[in-house]
Amino acid sequence: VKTVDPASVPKILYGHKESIESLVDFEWTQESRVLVLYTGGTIGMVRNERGKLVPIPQELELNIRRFPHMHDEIYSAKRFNSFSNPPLVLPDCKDKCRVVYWVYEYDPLLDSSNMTMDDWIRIAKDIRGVYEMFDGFVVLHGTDTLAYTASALSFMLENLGKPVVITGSQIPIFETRSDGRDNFIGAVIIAGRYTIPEVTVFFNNKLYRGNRTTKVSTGRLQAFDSPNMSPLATAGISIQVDYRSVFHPTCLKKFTVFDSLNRHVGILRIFPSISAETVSAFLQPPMAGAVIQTYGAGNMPSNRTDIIKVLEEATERGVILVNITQCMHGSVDTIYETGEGLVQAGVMAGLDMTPEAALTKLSYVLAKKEWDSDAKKAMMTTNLRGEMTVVNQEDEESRELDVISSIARALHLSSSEDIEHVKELLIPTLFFSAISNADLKRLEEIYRNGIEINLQDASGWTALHMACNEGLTDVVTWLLKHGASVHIRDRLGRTPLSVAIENDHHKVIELLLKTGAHLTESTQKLGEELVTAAGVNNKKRLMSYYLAEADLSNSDPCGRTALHAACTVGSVECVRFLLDANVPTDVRDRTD
Ligand code: ASN
Repeated sequence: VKTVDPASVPKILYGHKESIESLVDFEWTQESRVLVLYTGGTIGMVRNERGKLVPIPQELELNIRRFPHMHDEIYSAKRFNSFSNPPLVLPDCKDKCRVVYWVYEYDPLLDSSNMTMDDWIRIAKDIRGVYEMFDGFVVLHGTDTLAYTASALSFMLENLGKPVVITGSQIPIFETRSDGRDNFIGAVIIAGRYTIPEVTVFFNNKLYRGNRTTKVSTGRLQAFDSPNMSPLATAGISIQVDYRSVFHPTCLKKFTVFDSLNRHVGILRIFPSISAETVSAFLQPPMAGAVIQTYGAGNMPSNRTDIIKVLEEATERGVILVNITQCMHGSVDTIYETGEGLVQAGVMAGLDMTPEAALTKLSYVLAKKEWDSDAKKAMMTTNLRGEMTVVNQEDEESRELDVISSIARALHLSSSEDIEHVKELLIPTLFFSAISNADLKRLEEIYRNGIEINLQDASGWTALHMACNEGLTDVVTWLLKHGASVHIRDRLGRTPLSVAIENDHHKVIELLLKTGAHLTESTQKLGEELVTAAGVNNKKRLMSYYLAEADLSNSDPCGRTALHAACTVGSVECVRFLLDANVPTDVRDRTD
């Protein structure tokens, strides 16, 4: 396992260094791990002497530890008896895998109204520092600016492969009627157990795409809504996820954090009789980009040539202007004459983006040094993270699969519900069979009809596990480009990468690594596996681990490394390979 660079790790855990080491050294097959980044907000507030709500440090976690719904003390004490500070564990919730979580409390805790872009950057960097050590992340946040943070993080966390769920509450967790407990538990379950690798917001039993949310109520428990997109999941008796709507990257790239933002951005809401001077003053340097909130479907008074002129002057100076609607629901369109002036002035159509998404996207896009002005403008009208609805003709035409049509005809099925039912039963079988037959054409057809790409069979295997097991390079590439997660573990804790290593499919290992896969075994387990491989002269396996970026100097419980084992059996090939990989030659085993 790659060693964790202490400088990049926020002081997340109680025993700090010790806890970080225990995370890397521990064999995590039974549990998933979630880091809760607690930034502040009402969820952890109490009333001060003047009766005003303020965040209170170090109380939230103590409170959680006392709640049997939120922490299983007995399980934690037993399973983590070697830890000086046992983590929190969610009680058993039907499926066998427990969710273990740690709360990393920010100092100072903030009312989210006090948060700035620096706080978004801090959260993003903290996630980057420990990304490989956890299966998912929860951000506890005040509700006031939560939609801004969610939108900003969705852009900054590039090629995200793990869930980042943001939540908070309207009533403090310390109060009897708090909504914080359900929001918190739901967010931790989703971050730990569901393959939704997006920045999302979980609030009042609904999971929304982060960059589609907006705060809609000061007092209701339903504080958020996602006016232009249905929730990604709804928590009722069970959690129903609409996997087809989950956004995924379409390229093979690793997770990275883009941690600079352009602060010279703003939002200007047009109103009847707004003066050209106001607009002009707003757009003066150093303003680099602005969101213009217009009426209805993106309309501006057509007789206000003075304002159009000011806007045009700004775009000519290089300011990027984006048009979004003042309406809660709907999109900017080009159906009215009153929208034409803006287009002529070079204002980009922001379609159905929320103000929060449009502003943070501008700030992100403008900070990209590698994009020139045209590229930046193009990005503003491109759907980067599912923040806008760009109608794609191909998506619209989902053709019925021929086999489904034949079955429907043979069984005389006429109602669309019956056909849907047959589809639900058959499509997974067709999907897995197309995988093992490496039938890419079929896969494409099935995909168009809607398939849960990360579907797991009884052993917890996904299509990606299967393709990695068989070494089907083309299928692996196809799956990775269509949203297959490299992080899902089967019932034995094996990821697609572990399966590819077990079968020494080197090309597949390279593809997985390129897409952000990483080893999840403890350092000791890896040591054992390396020693075993070298001990039987298995250079191919050592190569697999090398490609998977394993530290080839890891040792087994006796302190023996692969080099010890290769020397013992006289494997010249393995010794040469290990020396070429620069493993240290002076490691001593426990017998010295
Ligand atoms: N003012 C609080 C905040 O945003 C509101 C809340 O969390 N409900 O931090």
